[in-house]
Amino acid sequence: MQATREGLVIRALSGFFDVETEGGELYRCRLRGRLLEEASASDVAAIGDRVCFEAVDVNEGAILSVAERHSVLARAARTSGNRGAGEATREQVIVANADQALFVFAAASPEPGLNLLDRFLVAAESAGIETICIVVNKLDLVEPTQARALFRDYEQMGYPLLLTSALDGRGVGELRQALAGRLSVFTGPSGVGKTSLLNVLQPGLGRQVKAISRRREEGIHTTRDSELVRLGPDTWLADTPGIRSLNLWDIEPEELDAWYVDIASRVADCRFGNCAHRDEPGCAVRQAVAEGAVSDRRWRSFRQLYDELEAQYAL
Ligand SMILES: Nc1nc2c(ncn2[C@@H]2O[C@H](COP(=O)(O)OP(=O)(O)OP(=O)(O)O)[C@@H](O)[C@H]2O)c(=O)[nH]1
Ligand SMILES: [Mg+2]
Ligand SMILES: [Zn+2]
Repeated sequence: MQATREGLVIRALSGFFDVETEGGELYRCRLRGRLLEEASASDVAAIGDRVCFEAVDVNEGAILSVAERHSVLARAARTSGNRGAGEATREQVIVANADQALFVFAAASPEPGLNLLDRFLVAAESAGIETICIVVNKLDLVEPTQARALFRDYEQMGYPLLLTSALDGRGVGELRQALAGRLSVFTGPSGVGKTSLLNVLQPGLGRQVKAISRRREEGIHTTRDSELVRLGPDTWLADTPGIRSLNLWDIEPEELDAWYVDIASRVADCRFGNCAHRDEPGCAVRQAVAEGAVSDRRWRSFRQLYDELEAQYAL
C-alpha cells in the first residue's frame, strides 16, 4: 500500500487538481470515490485546500480526503440540469482557507461597480475571512484623492484601502507587506489588473495579462483558471478569473444585515426584531440613512440584495 501524503491545492482545473507538497513537489490529482460523488453539489476541493492524497504514478495522485476549512469564499453557480429538469445551483468555491481577501477594483477603466463590491464584502464577511481589504488599482489614471473619494464609505466602515498602480509601482510595497505571512486572494472584475499586480509582485512569473490592443474587447477574461502562487515561505496569493456578477451562496435574507457592517451596527436599535429596514416604524437603519450616517447608496444596495435573496428563498 502506498503511503498517503499531504499537500496544498494550488490549481483547480476541470476534474483535476494540482497539489503541492511541503517539499515543493507537484502532483496532478483526481478525486477518489465518495469525494467524487459529493463534487456534483459543491466544490469539495478548491485552491487553498489542504488534502491527503495517494501517489498513483510519477506526479499523479488521488485525493483521499480534504481537511476542514477555516474559511470558504464561495458563490452560487448555475449548472444546467438534466434534460428539462431546469437549472440547479451549486456551491462554487473561489478559495478555501484564505486569511485575507483583497477585492481589486480599478480607479478607472473599468469604472468601479460598488454594488458588486457590496456583494463581495457580504461573501467575505460571511466566509469567516479574517482580513478584508479593498485594492484600488490603476492609480496612474486618476488623482489619488479622487480614487480615495470613490471608496470613502468603505474606509469609514473600517475596510483598509490600498491604492496601487501596476504600471508605475505605487502602493506595491504596502501591498507586499499586507500579503506577508498569509494566504490571500485577489478577486474582482475582469480587466482591473489583478494579474498585472501579481506579475509586479513576482517578477519572472509572467502570467498572461490582457494585451493592450484587446482592451476594448468587452467580456474577455484573460485569466481563466485560479492559481495559488507562492510569494514567500508562508505567503500565498490566489489569482482568480474576473467576476462580472456574484450570486451569494447560502445566505438568507434575514441574516443579510449582519454582513453589511455599517448597517449591522444599527440593527439592535430597530423597534422590531425582524425589521427588514424597508419602511417599518422605528427603523434605526432608515434613521441612520436620513442622518447621513449610512449612505443612501449602501442602503439601496442592501435593499436590492435583500429582495433578490427573498425571491430566491421563495422558490
Ligand atoms: N493604466 C494602468 N493599466 C493597468 C494597470 N494594471 C493593469 N493594467 C492594464 O489593464 C489590463 C488588464 O489587466 P489584467 O492584469 O489582465 O487584469 P485582470 O484583473 O487580471 O483581468 P482578468 O484576468 O480578466 O480578471 C491590461 O491591459 C493591463 O496592462 C495599472 O495599474 N494602470
Ligand atoms: Mg487576470
Ligand atoms: Zn430596521
